[in-house]
Amino acid sequence: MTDTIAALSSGLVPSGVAVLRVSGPGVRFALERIAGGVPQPRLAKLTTLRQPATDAVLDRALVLFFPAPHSFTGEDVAELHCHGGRAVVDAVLAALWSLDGVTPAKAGDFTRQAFINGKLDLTQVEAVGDLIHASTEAQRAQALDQLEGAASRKLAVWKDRLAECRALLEADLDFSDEDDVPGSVVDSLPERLTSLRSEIQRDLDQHFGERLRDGFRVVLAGAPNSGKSTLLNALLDREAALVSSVAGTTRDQIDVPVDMDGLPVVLTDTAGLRDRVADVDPIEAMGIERSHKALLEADCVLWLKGGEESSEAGKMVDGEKTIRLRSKIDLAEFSAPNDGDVDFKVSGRTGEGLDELRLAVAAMLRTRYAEGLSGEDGGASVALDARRRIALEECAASIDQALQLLDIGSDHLEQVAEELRLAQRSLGAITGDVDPEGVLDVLFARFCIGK
Ligand SMILES: Nc1nc2c(ncn2[C@@H]2O[C@H](COP(=O)(O)OP(=O)(O)OP(=O)(O)O)[C@@H](O)[C@H]2O)c(=O)[nH]1
Ligand SMILES: [Mg+2]
Repeated sequence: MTDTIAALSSGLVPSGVAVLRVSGPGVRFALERIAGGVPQPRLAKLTTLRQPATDAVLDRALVLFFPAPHSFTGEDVAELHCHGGRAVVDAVLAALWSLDGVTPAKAGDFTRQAFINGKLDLTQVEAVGDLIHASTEAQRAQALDQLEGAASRKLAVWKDRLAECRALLEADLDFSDEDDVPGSVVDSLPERLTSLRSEIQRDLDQHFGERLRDGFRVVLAGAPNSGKSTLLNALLDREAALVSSVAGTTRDQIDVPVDMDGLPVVLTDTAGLRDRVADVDPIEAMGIERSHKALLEADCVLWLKGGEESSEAGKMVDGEKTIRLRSKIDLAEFSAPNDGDVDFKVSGRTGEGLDELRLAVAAMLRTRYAEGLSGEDGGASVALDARRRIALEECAASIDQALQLLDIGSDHLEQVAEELRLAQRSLGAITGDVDPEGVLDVLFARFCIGK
């Protein structure tokens, strides 16, 4: 018999209300022993919770019962909405766990059960984790979209199209000995596969969804003393980086997560870039080397001009992803009105121009990354993380292989069929139809207990 699992599903106690969740075949038994009976399905019932061994009153709680299969996990589920005190929660959990067959749930166990019972596929399981960890509006929207099955639907369509191609091939292989088959049904395969292949490529090419999960990289760069660290602190509204009038203050790269107009951003402060690297001490030189690397990897560069310019270094930055800033505009000498070669004027000291800058950064990230996002499924992306990207690349490689074989001629149709089977399998790995064992533990490691 499978275990019945129980855990605190709401957040840290003490809290107003604590929700304890129980799932498994022993839920009715647990409710009878602790809550004095099984309430009507899906109707909240105020009841007294008791310790089964002693009958001692533990709490007055709201109890809900969701019979299988219409529950989150697909099994019988009960929710006990108790008072959110530590002693209350401890006592009720201890009472539940004292029952035969009821054990503490481990991290992600409820969601794992939902996956095992086919309530969620793997992309949706990941979405549950993403939704819990979402800290910005855009992350929340994406996670919810995936939880509702946006990626699953896209994958289902792709799987169907591969299945059709395989069926055509099988038909062709079956009838190949007969002379009266007009033309070959296989003739349409290259076109079908090419169009599927390019849709998959579009998904692989757009990195918006992936960046949404991990944060867009926005790098502050410019000459020493141009005011990068001051601007970083102002954008974060706290003193994250050291500021001083000494040129070359920042050496180590500083990465801080921040929300920009609903987008998750990792803001990076870097060592100022100088034209003559020979003048700097070895430690600052190491810092500058890191700055160059950060610039290459950046999704958006904020290039600051404030004081001494670094013209050579400035040329290295990719203009497409750069927003040029005139900094320190609270100072008379930098507030010249006709400054054609900058996009924005800001002051880290007074905060002037920062709201506009935040919007501009978010707008640039959206235009640079969100291309191709619209379309059916609202641009839901399949290749959201490394696991899914690798499987999708494998699928693409199998289709490429099939296309090459078709190109050579019709002698290799059995091999083509095999490649298409492999392509289907790769898609199946993304949703967890095949081989889910290996990934499940990794996936659930980032879940909290009670989820
Ligand atoms: N008035 C004024 N001074 C500023 C502003 N931003 C920076 N400063 C001053 O300029 C000097 C350098 O500022 P930082 O923020 O340390 O400059 P940085 O670009 O990080 O310098 P490095 O780390 O050395 O590359 C400090 O004395 C700051 O107080 C500003 O917006 N207005
Ligand atoms: Mg600095």
